[in-house]
Amino acid sequence: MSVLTAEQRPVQAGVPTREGALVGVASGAVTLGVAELLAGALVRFLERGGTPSPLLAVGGAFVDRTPAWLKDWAVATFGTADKTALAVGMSLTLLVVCAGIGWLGTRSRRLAVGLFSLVGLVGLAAVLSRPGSSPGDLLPTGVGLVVGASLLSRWLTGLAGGDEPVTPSGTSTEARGMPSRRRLLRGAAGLGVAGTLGVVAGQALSRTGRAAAGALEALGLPVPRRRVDVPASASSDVPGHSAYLTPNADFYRIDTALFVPRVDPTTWTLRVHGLVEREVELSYADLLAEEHVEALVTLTCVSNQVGGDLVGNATWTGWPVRELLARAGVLPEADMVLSRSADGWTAGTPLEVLTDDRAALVAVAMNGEPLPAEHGYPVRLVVPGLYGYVSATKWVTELKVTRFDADEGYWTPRGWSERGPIKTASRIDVPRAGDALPAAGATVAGVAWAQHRGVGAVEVRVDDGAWEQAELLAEPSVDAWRLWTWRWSDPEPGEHTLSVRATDATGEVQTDVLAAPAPDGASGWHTVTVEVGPT
Ligand SMILES: Nc1nc2c(c(=O)[nH]1)N[C@H]1C(S)=C(S)[C@@H](COP(=O)(O)O)O[C@H]1N2
Ligand SMILES: [Mo]
Repeated sequence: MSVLTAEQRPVQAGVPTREGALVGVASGAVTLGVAELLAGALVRFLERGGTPSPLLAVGGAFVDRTPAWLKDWAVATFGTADKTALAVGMSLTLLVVCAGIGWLGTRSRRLAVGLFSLVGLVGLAAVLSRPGSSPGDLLPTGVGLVVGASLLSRWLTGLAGGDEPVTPSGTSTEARGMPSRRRLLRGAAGLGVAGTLGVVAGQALSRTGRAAAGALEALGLPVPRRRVDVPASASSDVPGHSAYLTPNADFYRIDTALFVPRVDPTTWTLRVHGLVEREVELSYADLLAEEHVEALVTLTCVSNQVGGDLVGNATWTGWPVRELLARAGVLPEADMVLSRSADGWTAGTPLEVLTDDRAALVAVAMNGEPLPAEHGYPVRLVVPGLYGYVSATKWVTELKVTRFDADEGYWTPRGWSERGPIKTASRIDVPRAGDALPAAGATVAGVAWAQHRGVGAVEVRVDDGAWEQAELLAEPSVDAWRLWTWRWSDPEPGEHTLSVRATDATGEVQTDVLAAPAPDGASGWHTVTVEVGPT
């Protein structure tokens, strides 16, 4: 039966709009159930590059259209659960839209089916717009849409008192002695639940598919020509103080990927092209054969709020980007490298930070282990001194040597600064806001970072008192954060606010000017208010 030629039924008095809403939602659930199951199967068994799942495609397209202020708000409100928040928001929106369409359908079936198909077209357009998509990716959503729209049309006909068989099995309903409308609604509700289960199953299927496609077997790790040494004096034993090295499992994760790209190292390549004398294409085996170094680098997200935790420190193992670029031979007019990931994300990095003597790496390992999938397996970039959004491309597959006046990274047209040097910052880890402290005093402890300049001093102040020097722990690398402690002796009982500020190794004091993360990183001093108890 063709959905678009179904003739309009005469409007009947007293058609219950609530029942219309229910069949609308059920049709939506069936559409998505069919589409997500087929999409899951496509990814699982054919291991394709695109995003055939309409939910992931629409989500991804939405994320790509997120302006700076909205990303700021989402990260501030939901933190790293912003992807879950997006999924919940999308589900609720779809629910309301489908209910509305079904409700309208009790007046005009043709309008409802038309609107329903329009929503489906949005899904199809999103699927086609995703990086690596091919026309075959349209199949799941297309089939789901035909099934869902047909059911919607049949159910609306049935509700309007139509004479066609209205259950999916096509049997006559009156014959069983059950009023046809009730039977119809039961059928719709049942298929709606089945559709929802289909969505869950389809999503699970595509996740295992991507895991299998990645075949996360380690091809072995390179032995670095230079190892880093982290002295015990870089860390403290103050409870609640950050560990000098952030364990991989606790490392913050920020990216636009709604599913973690699973990149197979046996087929992975890195292509260097653009303003170069000769293009270079490396396999993973080629990369491992190069001389790797180890480096301590603290990554920071530009979305980090003052006092926030979108920052982490690790030992990275990789091949210096400078050596790779030298192999390609950079032409003199170039001033930027646009790196691209397997899922189409890009970062624009100033050429000079990739060619000076800092440890900008094509990295394969994090804290001595192969990169975890969420942190860019098999290969990512790590560049000391720049926020991640302009440098730290995960799942990297391409370096285009270019110019700032010819290309731009993913976040630049979305309201973030073209250049993203990390601002000097400091954070109080302990005590935490609202803690009750003993009158005898407490140890205040935290971290400070001024990547590639180094941290020269950290000062702490109680209320509006004088700034006092904190004790700095060892700094094995100027590209990494530095831990500090300060002993607070004999505090006055009552409420107090502690502030911290850092000075970088060039002597520049961290600014107290408050700035939101957009467009180029938050600034201002971190403060923590605590209560000191009576003796
Ligand atoms: N492919 C890809 N790489 C990416 C991003 C992304 O969205 N996609 N986000 C960047 C940003 S904004 C940051 S802060 C760092 C975070 O790296 P992490 O998740 O390993 O901590 O990755 C960068 N690399
Ligand atoms: Mo970021």
